Amino acid sequence: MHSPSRKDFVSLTFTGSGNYNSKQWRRQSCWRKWKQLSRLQRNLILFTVALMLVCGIATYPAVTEHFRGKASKKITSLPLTCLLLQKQKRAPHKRGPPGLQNRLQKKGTGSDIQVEENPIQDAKKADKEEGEKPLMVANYLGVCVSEFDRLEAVRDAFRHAWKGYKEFAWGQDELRPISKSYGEWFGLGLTLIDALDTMWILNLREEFEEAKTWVSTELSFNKNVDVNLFESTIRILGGLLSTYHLTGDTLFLDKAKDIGTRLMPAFNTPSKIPYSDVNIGKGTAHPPRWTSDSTVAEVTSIQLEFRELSRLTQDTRYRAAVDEVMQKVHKLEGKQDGLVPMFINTNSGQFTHLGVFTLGARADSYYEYLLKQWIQGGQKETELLEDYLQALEGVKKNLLKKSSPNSLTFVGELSHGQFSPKMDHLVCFLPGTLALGAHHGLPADHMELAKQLMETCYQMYAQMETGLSPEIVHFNMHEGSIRDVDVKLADRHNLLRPETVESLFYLYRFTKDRKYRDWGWEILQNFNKYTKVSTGGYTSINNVRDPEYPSPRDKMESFFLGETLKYFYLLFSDDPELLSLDKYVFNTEAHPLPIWSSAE
Ligand code: DMJ
Repeated sequence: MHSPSRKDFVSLTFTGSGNYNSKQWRRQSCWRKWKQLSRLQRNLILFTVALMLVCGIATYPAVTEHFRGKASKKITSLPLTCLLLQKQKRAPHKRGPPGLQNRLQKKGTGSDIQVEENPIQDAKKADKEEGEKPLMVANYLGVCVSEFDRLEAVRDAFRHAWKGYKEFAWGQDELRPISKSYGEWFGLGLTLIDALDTMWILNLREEFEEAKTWVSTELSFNKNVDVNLFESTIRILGGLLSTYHLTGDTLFLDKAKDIGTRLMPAFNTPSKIPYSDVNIGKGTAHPPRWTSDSTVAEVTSIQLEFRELSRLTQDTRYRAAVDEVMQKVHKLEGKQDGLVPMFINTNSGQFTHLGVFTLGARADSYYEYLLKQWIQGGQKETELLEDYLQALEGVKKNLLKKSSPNSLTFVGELSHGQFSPKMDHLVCFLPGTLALGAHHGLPADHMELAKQLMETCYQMYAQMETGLSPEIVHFNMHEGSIRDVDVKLADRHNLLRPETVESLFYLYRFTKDRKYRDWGWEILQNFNKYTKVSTGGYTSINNVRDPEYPSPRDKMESFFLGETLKYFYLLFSDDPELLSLDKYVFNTEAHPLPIWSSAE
């Protein structure tokens, strides 16, 4: 804004005789003075008054929220976030937080899925109509949203998800929100346990208390049921341990010890590489029916939880079992530049299906847990760090490429020397993990790579018609491509996965670059627009490319409450002490566990 030039300066001097206290005199005098002003002076005054009015209206919600927000300890500051109008020429179609926007019942789908009018998508459509390039920027809106509003939006989303779970699936594993029923996997109240610490962190105490009552009165692990070792470790054992740490309530530690002990038979194999499945009632374990292999990511991503259980109970057996797995994998043949194959045999203890390398499904959290165990243990276990650093060099050498036309950095796959530009959404944990490593003193170029990959993961959402990422994308690499990302028909689903939001949280914490929050806000709005079910809950969808009919899958995964919503909340929170990354390390299901002090 320019400062007013001398000639535009307006001086108002009131003179005259008579009773200057009389209203009549004042009115006449002001009017006379007003008439005496030049047109320019009058316009200038009117403009200034209008400007002050607009500023007042724009800042009013932030100011009132600020005073309201003082009641909440967690919200320490309240900047007003205004997404910049990068395309100034286009007026936003709608303004205001999602709660104020019209909600439309989707026509013709016969489902209860809610479709909210979405200014982001409207703006994107307008872009396409104008014949512009595929989208590469996030900020399309003139929407001003305070951090308080964003945190409240996450709490609203959680409450809505919980409402569906409570009404139609209470105490069961997963909500089926469209059919208003539930699905069972292990029969252990998976969603409820996965969501415990999220409720605590979001300060939803009423919901937490009713869930706690269920844990204390209904939850029993003495059941003749087969459970997957990895899934029950990261979701149930991890969830119980972190809830114990946050609340100090020994109910959760007792339950954690119970399930941890019941999972131990999985390690009774010839190689000490655990089986994938355990019957927690009978105390027996077995591999899947069709093979004696286990998945590498599964056997190497249970360590944070069992190590912590040993520390808390002073029973060394848990830690000994999982440390032995890591020591064996550390020495194994069959890696390529630190990259691991996807399968390992429980009899021989050797990798199988050699020559195939990915950072996606079946290998992903191996890399994540190398770094996180090193952090958990106070950065003393150098073998873990060496394996992590070597693997990253392997990623750079073998899997990292650029897309066309926008040169997005992505992580592809390798099969017997053949590169494939395929990237799972699961790989989007990597920007966050890289940033976490850099924060703990690893090379600064890890942070640079984290930022590049973060942009790519965001584009996996932004370039889709619903603004939601598919499960798998293929990047274009040949010159002259029109778009960076292609999606095969079978890969168009979205399971409400957390990885991109998780990474946005880490990137924001470490860089304080507000664009990461704005990207997250965009994604949350699109979850609300395309996956929210009016009668309660959120649903996975089949087709992120069809905003008219995304085709609900009728399933709300437990990680939507355990991870996705928790990371949204942490992303929008301004409190660096809310689960400080110098004190906690998150397991691969977003359950925070303490970093051990150097004495341990
Ligand atoms: C979660 O169970 C965990 O994050 C796991 O590491 C990967 N898959 C899901 C979420 O996508």
